Amino acid sequence: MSAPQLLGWRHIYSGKVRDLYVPEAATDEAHSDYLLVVASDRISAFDHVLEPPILGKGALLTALSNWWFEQLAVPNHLVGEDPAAPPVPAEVADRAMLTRRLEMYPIECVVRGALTGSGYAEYRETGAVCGIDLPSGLSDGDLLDEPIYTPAYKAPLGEHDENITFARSVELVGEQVAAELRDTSLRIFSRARELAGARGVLLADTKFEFGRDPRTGALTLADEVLTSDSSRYWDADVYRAGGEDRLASFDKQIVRDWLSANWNKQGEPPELPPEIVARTLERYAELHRRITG
Ligand code: Q0Z
Repeated sequence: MSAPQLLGWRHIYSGKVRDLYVPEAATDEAHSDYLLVVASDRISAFDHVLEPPILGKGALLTALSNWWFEQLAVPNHLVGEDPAAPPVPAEVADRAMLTRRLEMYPIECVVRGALTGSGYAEYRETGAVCGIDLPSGLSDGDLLDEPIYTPAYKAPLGEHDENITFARSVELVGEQVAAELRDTSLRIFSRARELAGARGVLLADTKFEFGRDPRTGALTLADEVLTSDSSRYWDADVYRAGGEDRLASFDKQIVRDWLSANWNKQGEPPELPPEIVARTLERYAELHRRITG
């Protein structure tokens, strides 16, 4: 599809909005020390990839992720100075992450500071999220007194991730790693929420992915971190005003609203008009500007 050919790299996988490459010299993913994660300018909504791309989105999200990696005092998968690493092609340099391949854990480490989305749906049905009992009477979008760790099992390609209890995560990765994933995730989230909050952005929830660095044995933060594709950001002023739009996604709401008004969600979505594309890019830029100051 739209994953570009990159000199020295072989394309192995594309998600909705990102493309994954291994060095051409590697026989397969499992034998490569490095992976190149490229954030495209594609945008998705309602489970569809839309046209046209939002030129500049990939660079803004990559910059945001890189900025967060720098703030967080946690080992991460980014490759710094390393003469052995293959070069990053210039045409994707501003939206590519050169990473070390980790042994990934099959758990999405979700932390919620607010109750919404799949967490709210589960709460409505059971009064709990991932085995954590919550007070009765909570509404969609309510802030939680303390952030909660609500892991999900990474489903095979094409299937939706499945919320699991902490006890189930222990069965999957062992007691010690499960506790390490939980404690590290909660610590990073609290730090990030404080930082974002000071800049007028409410971090509602986020998802981390971790692996083990085979060279160091250290638990290592992977993937993208605290981007709006892996997190829910709300405008703190809008949230506090309490209107219908208080839970509006900081960046994608313009697209969602336009699609809702111009598409019955059957078949292929219509092409986004230039005005919607421009306003959406401006929201991505504003999120980046506000958070990184
Ligand atoms: C991340 C993904 C996609 C980009 C594999 N450092 C790492 N070590 C091992 N595995 C990964 C990473 Cl980043 C890894 N993904 C998710 C999918 C584009 C990232 F299409 N997959």
